[in-house]
Amino acid sequence: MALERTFAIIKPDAVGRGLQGEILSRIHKAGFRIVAIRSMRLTKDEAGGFYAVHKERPFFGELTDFMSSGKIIAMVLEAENAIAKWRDTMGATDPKKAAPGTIRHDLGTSIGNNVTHGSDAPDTAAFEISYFFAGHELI
Ligand code: FUP
Repeated sequence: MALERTFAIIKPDAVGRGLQGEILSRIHKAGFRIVAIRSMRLTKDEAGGFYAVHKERPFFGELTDFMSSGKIIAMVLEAENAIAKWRDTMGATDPKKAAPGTIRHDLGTSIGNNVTHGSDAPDTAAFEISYFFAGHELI
């Protein structure tokens, strides 16, 4: 299978708890190449644009408040089958339902505070990568 790219975020709960190193170590051990990486703080509107697919969901306000509450680390990860591989490495959305050994199980504290994000399909990966990074940053 050809190399694939996915988009990942270390969320404000994880950055606030100083878990960046632990999560980057897991990314390294899982065999991803970090193509691009940036630390930044989103505005609520920027978080809303990123999560626009969830605009009508009841948790949208809480989600965009949370995602703009502190610094995040945005990344493009590359590997064979990177989209599924990163979702497997993170585990299920709700840490209580995630398998032991996954990032969300081991480090997440609730469905909202679930420490990482990962694209769920090739089209969302393309949108999410382009939302954060310009072409010249993705060589
Ligand atoms: P995921 O793809 O695993 O990040 O999950 P979703 O796209 O379904 O949800 C995006 C984010 O919304 C989750 F990471 C956490 C938040 N969320 C809630 O806060 N409550 C919910 O019931 C579902 C999702």
